[in-house]
Amino acid sequence: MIISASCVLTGPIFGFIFLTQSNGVTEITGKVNNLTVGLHGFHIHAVGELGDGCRAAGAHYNPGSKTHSAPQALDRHDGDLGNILAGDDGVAVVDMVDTKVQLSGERSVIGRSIVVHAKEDDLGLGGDQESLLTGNAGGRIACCVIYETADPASSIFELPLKFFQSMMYMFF
Ligand SMILES: [Cu+2]
Ligand SMILES: [Zn+2]
Repeated sequence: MIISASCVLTGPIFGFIFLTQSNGVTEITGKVNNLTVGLHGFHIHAVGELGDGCRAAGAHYNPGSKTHSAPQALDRHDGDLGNILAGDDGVAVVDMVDTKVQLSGERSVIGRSIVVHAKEDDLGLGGDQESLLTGNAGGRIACCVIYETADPASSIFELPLKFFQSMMYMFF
């Protein structure tokens, strides 16, 4: 079964994130625009609320009660996707494969949020308490709610959806 979801960032920092899960593996792709050059913390947060400058999104999604770490770590918050890297053009291309981020079941991230941070996520290696909670990634500069979208494998919308996605890549 393939499950698809998307998250649309609007505001000064804008972009599209697509999530597709197949056989328990989730591919996370997209683009984030208008960032300062360099690394920016990129996480799934627990709450699908964007108010109060993204603070309503709550903490990193952490159903396993782990400490903050790197995407590759065995023990981490489910929401720990590390950093995205913005180039000189301010654009970060997102292209990740993750086995902890689930789009179905009791650990599903559907209805939760993605938050982009002002600073680099230190991946839990910062040597202080905050590093083990948030990676010292600083302020929240953009956020979006993760919504399930039509299943591209079984839907007559497959082609229009793919077309729509590629148009989005072209223009954003
Ligand atoms: Cu975060
Ligand atoms: Zn975390």
